[in-house]
Amino acid sequence: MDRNRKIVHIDMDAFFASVEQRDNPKLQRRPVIVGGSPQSRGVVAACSYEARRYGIHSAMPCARAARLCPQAIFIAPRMARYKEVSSEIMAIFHRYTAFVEPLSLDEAFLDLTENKYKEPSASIIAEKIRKDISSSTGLTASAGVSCNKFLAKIASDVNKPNGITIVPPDQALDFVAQLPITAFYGVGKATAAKMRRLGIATGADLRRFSNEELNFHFGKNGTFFYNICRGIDHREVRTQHIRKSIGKEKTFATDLVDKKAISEILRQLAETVAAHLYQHDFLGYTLILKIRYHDFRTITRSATSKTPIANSTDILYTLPRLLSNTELGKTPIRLLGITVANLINRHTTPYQLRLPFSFKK
Ligand code: DCP
Ligand code: CA
Ligand code: CA
Repeated sequence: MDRNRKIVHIDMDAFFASVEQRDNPKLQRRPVIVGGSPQSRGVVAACSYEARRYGIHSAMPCARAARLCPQAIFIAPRMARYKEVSSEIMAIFHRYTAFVEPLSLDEAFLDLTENKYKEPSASIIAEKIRKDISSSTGLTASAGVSCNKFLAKIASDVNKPNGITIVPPDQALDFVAQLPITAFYGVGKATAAKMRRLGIATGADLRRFSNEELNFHFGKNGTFFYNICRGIDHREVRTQHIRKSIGKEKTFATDLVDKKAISEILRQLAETVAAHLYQHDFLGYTLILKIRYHDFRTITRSATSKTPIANSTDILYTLPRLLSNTELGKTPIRLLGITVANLINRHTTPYQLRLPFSFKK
């Protein structure tokens, strides 16, 4: 398990319904349903926690919701409004890290391993973010803090609404063991039924099966389940900006420890990245080196310079500085990656920009 990453998942509570309750005080503390009307054949998009007490949930037909709670207040969705609030919360996330992956209007993964406050505790930042959201939008969010996406996402649901759940790496196995398999991604109705037939109800049950057995029963998803029930999930937080960076990485058939071999690979990666930069007419201010060690610990080191990187020589010039702060030559490496970020267009950049004395930021 990769214990070093600090991944947070943040999800707004009863999102559409909470926005409606905030905008209209008459709706506060009332069962509110955002979606179609009971007369229409629409379904519930969101419902306030007051409405959930009657057994109402998302995707339920509105007519059924109206029967369960006749006094419920039905409201048509105002998407434009929810998008506004969504941009507000996304902007708050970006105050803390550039590594934000929105999953929908009301939730995102954040990678806080390296963050703008150099704060080692992801839980402290998650709490700051929840405070920021509450003071600037008047709404509550819940957070999950752990060392990968899977754990963080499940954790954010545990103390909902308005709560935070921290799953430290050494508690991850116990945490996953007690989870019902329906909480795992990719377990739809058919898979759940199949798991039940095999006597699998929880993460702990899943862990009794070998990778081969799980592959036999569940095809491609087998290995995913095998890893997930051991708290292993290497998926990265992917920022969704169009071309914020250009990068290339390489996984080795056998782990590398020899410095010469490593620098040869880095030279090749630098050439490839530089060629892509050139093809797309980019220069970039930031160089990011990624290393995954044999034990799957993954680190990134980055440097931002005043003169943008234009070619492989620029990359190779900066790399030693990034490498100095790693376990190079001591710990076997299974993956290396080089990325150039903070891109600007080669042609629209005034040449003077490349002279340090005229560079202002
Ligand atoms: N949504 C929708 N249709 C669905 C599910 C959700 O239109 N079937 C919309 C309305 C929700 C928003 O997306 O407010 C966010 O969905 P969530 O699943 O995060 O649910 P909520 O935020 O409403 O509630 P929770 O507090 O459980 O996160
Ligand atoms: Ca939500
Ligand atoms: Ca959500």
